[in-house]
Amino acid sequence: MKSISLIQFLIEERRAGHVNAELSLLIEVVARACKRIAVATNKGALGGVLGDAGTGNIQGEAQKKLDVISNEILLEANAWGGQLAACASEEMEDPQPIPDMYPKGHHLLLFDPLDGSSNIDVNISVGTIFSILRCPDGVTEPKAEHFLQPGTTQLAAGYVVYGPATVLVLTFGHGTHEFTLDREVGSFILSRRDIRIPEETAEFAINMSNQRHWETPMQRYIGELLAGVDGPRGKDFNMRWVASMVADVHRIITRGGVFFYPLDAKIKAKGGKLRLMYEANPMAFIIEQAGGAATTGRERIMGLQPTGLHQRVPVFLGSRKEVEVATHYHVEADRAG
Ligand code: AFP
Repeated sequence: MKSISLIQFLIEERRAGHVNAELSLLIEVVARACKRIAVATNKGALGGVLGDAGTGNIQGEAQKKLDVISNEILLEANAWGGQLAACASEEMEDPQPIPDMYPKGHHLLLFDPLDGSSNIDVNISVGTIFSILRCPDGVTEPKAEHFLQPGTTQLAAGYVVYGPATVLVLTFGHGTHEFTLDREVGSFILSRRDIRIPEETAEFAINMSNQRHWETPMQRYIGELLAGVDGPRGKDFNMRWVASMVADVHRIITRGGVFFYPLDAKIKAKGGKLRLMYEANPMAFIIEQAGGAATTGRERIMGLQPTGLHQRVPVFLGSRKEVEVATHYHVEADRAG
């Protein structure tokens, strides 16, 4: 079978009118930066990159050295290309403007440079998540408010999982596609076109240690899954939890399943655990484009009007029918008061 590189794929998609030249170049630049992050993560202890950076990010979370390195790689790669008006990252409180010496483009890039970074030191998969928006017309110096666009307006979204293989999963609204990094050649090669997530599943991912803090409908839903063949669902469910969202989502993209980070009493004041703009929205776009569903447990994630760059939301995503059941339980409980 003739292999198709990411660059070739993007040229074909440009010819089909699915993506414009500036956006396709931006995707290539992000993919190139992720190859450098893959090299850094692959070196592990030998690269001196493991461990804490000794700093905290804007959310008060301890930063790993690789969080800081990955953030710098993405910022540096994207500063000079001329496709961006500004960048925003999990690791920075405010958006980063494009330096005056470089031309500015029409896009806004948001990213979580290294999701699941608490897993780095134990050699478990981590990943980069990104979302691309259009910079509003007439805005030359984008501020945080210009990034606050609903997920439905995303032009493209993707993630790269740094696992046994480095894999890029990408959408720009015409299906979800997977590319695997050929390390010898240094190119991402198309490995799955138009991925479809099975509508039904018997596998779920959730941090069960939070069970006693969940809301009642979540307790009910997971309780029914755990009851298995003897319970109301009438079948046994299996559980998987990597604690790297990218790896958990990649499993769902590959063989179906559902992922939950619901509201719980500990994180209620913050609105949830995962970040809307650079975790939930891009993953929701990727999942929906593969035929799955993504909600907060109450409403569609991509329909939310963002209120802050680092806003957090509950996340339910994956196989459509299972997301619908869990969401229905929450909506029904809210109605019953
Ligand atoms: P880190 O990047 O700090 O490791 O957080 C990862 C993450 O945002 C997401 O990838 C996981 O699903 C989730 O947090 C796990 O969080 P808990 O271990 O607190 O449940």
